[in-house]
Amino acid sequence: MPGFFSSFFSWFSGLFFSKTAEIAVVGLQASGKTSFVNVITSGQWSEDVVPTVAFNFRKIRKGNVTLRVWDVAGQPKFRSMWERYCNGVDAIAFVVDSADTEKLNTARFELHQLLAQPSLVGVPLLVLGNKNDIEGHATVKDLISALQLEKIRDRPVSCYSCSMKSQHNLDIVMQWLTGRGH
Ligand SMILES: Nc1nc2c(ncn2[C@@H]2O[C@H](COP(=O)(O)OP(=O)(O)OP(=O)(O)O)[C@@H](O)[C@H]2O)c(=O)[nH]1
Ligand SMILES: [Mg+2]
Repeated sequence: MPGFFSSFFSWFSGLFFSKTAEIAVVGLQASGKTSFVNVITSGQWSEDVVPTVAFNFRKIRKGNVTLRVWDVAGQPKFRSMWERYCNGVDAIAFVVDSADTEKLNTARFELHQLLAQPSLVGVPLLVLGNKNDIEGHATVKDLISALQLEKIRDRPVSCYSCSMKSQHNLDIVMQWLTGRGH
């Protein structure tokens, strides 16, 4: 019975206090952006994912927060589109393959180039060091240094190590994202 009342209450309060957060998910190709969106949508991990062409849009309801998520393609030919999808969002999620340390320089370059756009000043940044299920992955400390996150001073920045495959740290990531709701 208490379970019934608490779920009734969250349904009922959600009718009156629902919030929305718009999120752009960007990062190099194969970093795991679409896997991230799939896992937070369905709660299920699947290897069965194809490279994104241009973008996908998803609406995801979590409690009383609706996330409007732009999953943008990461191949070089699509990177000039990132700014357009990041413009006006409540947060930018930048996904990095933390097991592919050779690509961290490129990731840093693309991240800082994106954040230098005047239209994106102040937009909160969430850096996800994905694929921490793979041995030898970069830690949060490694990522802060390799991506020069301490140089970013014009917005709130958070960085988590996570894995879509093992769903490690996704609860804390979801808390951060739904906290952008308004
Ligand atoms: N081991 C491991 N593999 C992952 C993880 N997340 C994603 N992958 C794999 O990484 C590859 C790329 O994943 P995608 O989600 O398509 O990457 P993407 O960033 O959307 O790529 P683009 O759409 O091309 O920009 C796929 O083979 C995934 O199965 C993870 O947490 N661990
Ligand atoms: Mg994709």
